[in-house]
Amino acid sequence: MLEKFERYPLTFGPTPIEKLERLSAHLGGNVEIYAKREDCNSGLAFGGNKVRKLEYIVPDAIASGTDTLVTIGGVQSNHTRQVAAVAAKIGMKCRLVQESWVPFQDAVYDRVGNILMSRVMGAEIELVDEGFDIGIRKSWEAALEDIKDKGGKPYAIPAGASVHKFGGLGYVGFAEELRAQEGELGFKFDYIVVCTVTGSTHAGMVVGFARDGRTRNVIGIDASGTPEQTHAQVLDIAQKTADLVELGQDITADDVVLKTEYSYPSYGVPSDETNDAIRLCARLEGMMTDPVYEGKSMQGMIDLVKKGFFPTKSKILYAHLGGVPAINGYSYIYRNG
Ligand code: 5PA
Repeated sequence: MLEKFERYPLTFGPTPIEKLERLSAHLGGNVEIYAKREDCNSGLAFGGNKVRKLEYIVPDAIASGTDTLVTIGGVQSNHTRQVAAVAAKIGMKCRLVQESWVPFQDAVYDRVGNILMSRVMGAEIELVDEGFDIGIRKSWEAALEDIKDKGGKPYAIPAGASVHKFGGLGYVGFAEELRAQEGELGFKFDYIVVCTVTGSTHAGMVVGFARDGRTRNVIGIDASGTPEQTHAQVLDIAQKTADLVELGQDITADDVVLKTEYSYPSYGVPSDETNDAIRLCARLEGMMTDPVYEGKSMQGMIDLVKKGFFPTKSKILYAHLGGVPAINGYSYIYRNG
């Protein structure tokens, strides 16, 4: 589906799939849980889902003659860190707008983890005191204008690289990659669990898995806390991406399955149940997840297994999208483990 699109390689290649034996057994052994390790996809500053998306955006950025990649996220955004790494790798400047999306205080929240790495990689960072919103932001538009006014050539990458014409392609590629891996494994996954916020990861999967009728087997776990906006954004990106790749199939609202009951108390703040899930997975599998995104999708998957949502013998693939560096901004919560 992606042959006609240029891809700039930034990842190691197909990401590994591993069985989470001890977690599966702990949850009763009725389903088999695997993880596809997108968190290990690249040597660019710990990688993650944005690097896969950016592979299809970078050729457009280079062709545009830009000198500065400009993007936006929260203070502990993984996305901005990955854009900073990619900018360094391709020899461009990077301007990051980081808003106060998360109502959470830790003494070093704006000094460690993602933002620390972005600073070390040379990105210019502007902290803006605005709350969470996955839409197009004034502060980001102002940064683009500011660069133009100073004679620079900015390239606009929206939050999460999502509302960008090529933002959905990376995770169409994920589906194609998985189909090839399933051929080698000799079985197909019944469900794919994915954490959803700005939407293009989930949207790309919906389009990619439409090929073999699995759109509704992609189970999105909302971590935005604004699920109506997120659902609408996933649908919109999926429909536009379907047109772009000439899928030849309609994507409708029901194709976007989004579980909304795990994002509490708010975007970026883990609940006790999220923290329990992070610890459980860490202690059974040595697999780290973070308090903003993957801890919530881990919590959601565990809860859905316990509730019997997945039929017995289901093979479930947890897409681990990265994000662990942010845990450093939550040091007080985990001071005793
Ligand atoms: C993010 C996003 P989407 O935004 O494509 O829905 O992906 C959700 C997601 N897991 C899941 C991790 C580790 C993520 O980083 N992160 C954003 C960021 O600024 O880091 C875009 C919100």
